[in-house]
Order: sequence, then structure tokens, then C-alpha cells
Amino acid sequence: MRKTPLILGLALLAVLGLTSTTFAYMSSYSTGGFGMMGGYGMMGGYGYTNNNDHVISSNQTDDIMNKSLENATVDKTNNVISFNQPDVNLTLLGGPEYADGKFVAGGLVNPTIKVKKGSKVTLNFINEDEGMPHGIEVIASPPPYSYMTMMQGPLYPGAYVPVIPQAENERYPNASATFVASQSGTYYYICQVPGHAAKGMYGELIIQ
Ligand SMILES: [Cu+2]
Repeated sequence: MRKTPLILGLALLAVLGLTSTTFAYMSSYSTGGFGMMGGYGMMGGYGYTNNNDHVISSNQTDDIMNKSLENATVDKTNNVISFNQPDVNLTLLGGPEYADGKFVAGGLVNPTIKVKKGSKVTLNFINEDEGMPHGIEVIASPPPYSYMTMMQGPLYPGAYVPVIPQAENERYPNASATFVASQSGTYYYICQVPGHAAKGMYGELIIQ
């Protein structure tokens, strides 16, 4: 990815964060220590307060993923994960080595996620990508995506995990967010880093 548009995109994203739903959360959380991430500091407040508290090991990641799938059905043939309980604990990995620039859950790449309408969804994101920050945002519009698709904002307040730093030395940044899936329909989870959704970092979220 070329550097200049990425930086421009990040600046725009920071402005968007200030003017949309993120603003509501800023007062109640301390701002995360993103260090090199500059503009993301102001978006880092939501559920992400300290790098050290939220950087986990590979073993911890496996435990979290297994637990998250306890009440789910993993359909490898159709690339679908269905959650059968109203309390949904959805864990997604960002860009592990075998699926660069994609999301992974239960070994599936960019799986379609099905949840029941009215579910309380805890979105837990673990970045395994050693080369790139990533995040998650649930949006209404289907692909194809433009470079700045994330500008439309999340489907619900809280239906996003802010962009978190890249992994380092097999230590994975981790952050979460919770929202209620109150309306049925087909939606999408995307990575809101400019250009990532356009390059295929997204999947379907079906609320039924
Ligand atoms: Cu990404």
C-alpha cells in the first residue's frame, strides 16, 4: 500500500471519529497509548486503554477463540458460523499469516456470521498481523467497497472495534466492543483501515 493515501486516510478517519459516534465514548474512557499511531489516539478510548493489558499470547488467543465458539456452529463447507444463543461472544482474528489481510474465526476466512435478532454481541478482535494495524466496523452496505468505505460509520453505536496496533513477536493486541443486534437483515463487518475492506477484509453478518 502506498504511504501517502494511507496517511491521508488515517487523518480523515480521525476526523470522522471525532464527529460521529466515537465522540460519545471519549469522555468515559481514557485514551489509549498508541505511540506511533498518532491520530488513532483519539479513537483509542473505546474499550482499549493500555497496550500491555490487552496484548495476549498465541495460547490465550486459542483459548479465547475456543470459548467464543462454544455456543456456535461452525459450517466449514459454507463458511458460516451460527450463534445459537442470545449472548454472542464473537472473536475474530485479524490477518494471521495464513490469511493475510483477512479476518479469521474458527479456522474460516472471512466467515459469514449468523446471530439471532436481539442478541447482545460482544465483538472481540485480536490482531495477529505483524505488518499492519486493523479494526472492525459493522456497516450496512454490501461490497464492493471503496478506499474510504468506513466513512459511513457503524450500523449501531458501539458496533466497531477501533483500529489497534499490529502484532509484535507473537504478542497480539486485543480489544472488544458490545452492541445489541436489534434489527434483522444482512450486514457486513469490515476493517476500517483505509483500503483494507476494498482489498477483501470483510465478511457478512446476518441478523435473523
Ligand atoms: Cu485491516
